[in-house]
Amino acid sequence: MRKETRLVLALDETDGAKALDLAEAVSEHIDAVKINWPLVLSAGPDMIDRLAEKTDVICDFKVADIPNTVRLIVGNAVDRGASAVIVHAFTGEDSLTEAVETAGGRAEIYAVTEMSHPGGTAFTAPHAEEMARMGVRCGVAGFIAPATRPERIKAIRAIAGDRRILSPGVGAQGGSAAAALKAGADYAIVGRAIYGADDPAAAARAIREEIDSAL
Ligand code: OMP
Repeated sequence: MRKETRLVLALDETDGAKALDLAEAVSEHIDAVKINWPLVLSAGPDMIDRLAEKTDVICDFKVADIPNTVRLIVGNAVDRGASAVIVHAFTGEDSLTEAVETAGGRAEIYAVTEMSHPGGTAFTAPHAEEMARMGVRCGVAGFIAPATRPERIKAIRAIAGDRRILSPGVGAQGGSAAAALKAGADYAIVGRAIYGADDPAAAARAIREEIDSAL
């Protein structure tokens, strides 16, 4: 995955044609597109293949299952052209290792340490550092850490070393891209503040400029 603009578009638009247009419209401002269940369930898994022809696609399936099911999901996403897959870390070392081994050299695995929404403080935050240490042992490419709590990105960065940190929670959830990057994130993940804007390309450009000024 390239690291130029440091911006990842969370493409949670549910109309497939609109999603493809949006990805095109903001392409010069983003390093990758992240897709999640809303788009895949409404427009079909084909969206992975179609978007992967244009850009790096991160499949945010937050996979949380036994190793065998993890293998089936991650393998399918990677076969379709995903550059990365997001998985939950709380499922434990065997499931996380299975994700990394299935992706092999073909794609990256990012593990969720602490979720960005208020509920993320209940069960994920108290175990985030422990999950990050396990992720390092399992060989993940990086972690998902919350832009809504930049001090928590710092804590994960201290464990992650040079692994990458992707940070959601910017804009609609109240976090700032600049604060996340300053705290140690490599990328800001932004959804509604871009795809919900009247002019998505202008919104993406503005966030990208904010990121540039923070670096
Ligand atoms: P917006 O809030 O619209 O910018 O979207 C954020 C995106 O990041 C959504 O696709 C979420 O599913 C995702 N996300 C979080 O918001 N919080 C997390 O803790 C983890 C993720 C994620 O794994 O990407």
